[in-house]
Amino acid sequence: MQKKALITGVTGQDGSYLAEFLLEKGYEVHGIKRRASLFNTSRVDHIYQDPHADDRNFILHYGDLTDSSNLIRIIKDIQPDEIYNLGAQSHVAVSFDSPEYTADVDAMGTIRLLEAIRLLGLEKKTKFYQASTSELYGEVRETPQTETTPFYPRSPYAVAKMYAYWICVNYREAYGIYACNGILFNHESPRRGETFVTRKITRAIANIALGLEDCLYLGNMNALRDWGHAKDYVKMQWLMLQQDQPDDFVIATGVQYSVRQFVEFAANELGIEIDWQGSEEEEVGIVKAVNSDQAPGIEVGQKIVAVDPKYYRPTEVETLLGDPAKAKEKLGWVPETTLQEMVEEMVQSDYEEAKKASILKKHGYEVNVTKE
Ligand code: NDP
Ligand code: GDR
Repeated sequence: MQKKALITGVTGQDGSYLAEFLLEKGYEVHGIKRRASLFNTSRVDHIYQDPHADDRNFILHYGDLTDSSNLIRIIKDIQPDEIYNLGAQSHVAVSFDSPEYTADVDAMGTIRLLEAIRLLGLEKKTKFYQASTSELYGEVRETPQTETTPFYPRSPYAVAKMYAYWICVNYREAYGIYACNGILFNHESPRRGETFVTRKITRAIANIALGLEDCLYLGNMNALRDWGHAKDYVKMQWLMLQQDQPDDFVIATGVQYSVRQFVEFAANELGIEIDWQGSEEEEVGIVKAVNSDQAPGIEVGQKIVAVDPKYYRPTEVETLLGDPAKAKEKLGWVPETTLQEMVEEMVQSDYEEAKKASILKKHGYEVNVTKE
């Protein structure tokens, strides 16, 4: 029997990789997309199938995690074997601006799905994956962080995700639902949203290299993160649902870098070397050396990075480093992509986009590259 999966957040970074992965595994994949005034399916357009075709394996449904009746109807119609709850207001900084909405989607959205499983009597049929996060550790109590490290969330996002984490555990214990938390550390890719720090950096460096932007403005460059590749991480989401017993797992690389180092790696990819000057809010990155074939838009001595305190968060998560030993042992987890390989892939992808924008600009078209 062909398995059916339902993915919330299918139009996001992870949702798109997971949909590809499950289609390759032979699943019928259903995804929930939000209604938007513009098309918001660019990450899954390459796997889109004509809704008029009979033998579709990839089917999108309009829906929203804030709408119980809609979720119940979709789950009732599909009767999925697996639900992957990846949908979320996933931006930590934005959660300080929209805390109530973040709680509604990230915390209440999770209980709405679990309740739908109960109401429809699918407790024994439908397995549930919850996209939990290293943000739960917040102000870390232990390094590296494992499945037993105490949580100390530091943002409305993390607090909402903490509710989701525990309701998942509770419904597993109370109703026997096969529900798993993947405590995933930061994972990135060329499909990463443009306002998360890694993509903001790779995109800006590519644009600056070609003279489309002057300077990259960042917040806390001392923040330390354990960055992996999204494509590697979605396999683990699936594997968690293929075990005999439901359980919670940390997925991380076990290696940590600072935001500042990430900037250096991305810049080096295009032959740019940076000299850091000043400290804290005054810190700037000045070009020390440059390969002008790759980065014709840059000159030695140019300021290409600066701190803008507006990107500081009211409460920051300074350091995250995961210990994936349990996933290694029980799921056979081995991160396949190194940080260097991932940076290269992201920079090259953004560089290709910047080249296209640069041609447009040369021919007199408006190019809008600045994003928060
Ligand atoms: P993205 O922000 O790229 O994707 C989020 C998805 O959720 C998008 O498809 C978005 O739709 C959808 N969404 C947002 N609000 C709603 C809503 N109200 N109803 C239905 N869908 C909604 O996130 P990622 O792919 O990076 O992350 C996937 C999940 O994993 C998230 O839950 C995130 O919090 C969590 N996570 C991510 C980590 C990471 O490093 N990437 C690490 C740990 C956890 P739209 O496209 O319309 O905006
Ligand atoms: P994070 O990712 O908050 O860890 O959440 P993000 O890339 O937004 O920030 C990482 C660190 O970089 C610092 N930073 C900046 N961040 C952004 N976005 N923009 C900036 O200009 C900037 N300058 C410095 C941040 O302060 C932070 O310390 C991500 C999301 O995917 C969550 O959904 C997920 O749960 C966690 O990763 C694990």
